[in-house]
Amino acid sequence: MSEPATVPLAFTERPPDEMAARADAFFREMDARRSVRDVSARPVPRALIERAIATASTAPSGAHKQPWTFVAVADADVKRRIREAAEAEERAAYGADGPPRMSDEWRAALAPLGTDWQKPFLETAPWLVVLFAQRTGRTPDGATVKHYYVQESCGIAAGLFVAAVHHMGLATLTHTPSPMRFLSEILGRPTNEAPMLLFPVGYPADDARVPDLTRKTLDEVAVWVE
Ligand code: IYR
Repeated sequence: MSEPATVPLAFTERPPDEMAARADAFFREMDARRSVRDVSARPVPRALIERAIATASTAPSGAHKQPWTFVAVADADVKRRIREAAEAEERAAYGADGPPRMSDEWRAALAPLGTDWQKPFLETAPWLVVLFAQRTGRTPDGATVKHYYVQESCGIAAGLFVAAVHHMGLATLTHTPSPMRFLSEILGRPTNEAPMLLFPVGYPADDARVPDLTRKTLDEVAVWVE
């Protein structure tokens, strides 16, 4: 095999105090992020959504295959169809019409979030961005190529998307209607793509409220081997 093509790394070394300040500022910014279900109908320019998707697409990915498709929906009729399909699944999940599909333990875990089958944000939000994970890809000449670590790669891209939306001053939510196959049908996606996450994106409603949650402390989430 020939040597892979390389270019010099563009790297900016920063003084230690600047590193600490940036690390702290970024933590504070991200710690102020909340998942928002009360979304305003206020319009959001497409250019901002484009930037969030472009940021997400900087994520590292298995063999640099970038195995994701982001479908950004602003069309009111498509949003309505997504809401109707999602709420039909959620009614079954929460047991609105019979025995719940979610276990008692699962529903108890959700109780502090106050969620239910109703998903008005799917119509109110100016944008719904649906992340599809590509199990396989296609070369420009139409051949199928294998993708690697698809869930991991798309998970990282999703995290960057959430960070980008928060950083630009908008709100989102990682919504997971389950099962979410209906998104492939409504959005006409090919069978190599599986819907993974749905992000309503917009301004929070003026009276938006969020669950009174705290985050685990560093000691609870980190183990040090020094
Ligand atoms: N998909 C449902 C249930 C739900 C599940 C989890 I895990 C959450 O963190 C939140 C909700 C819903 O969207 O209501």
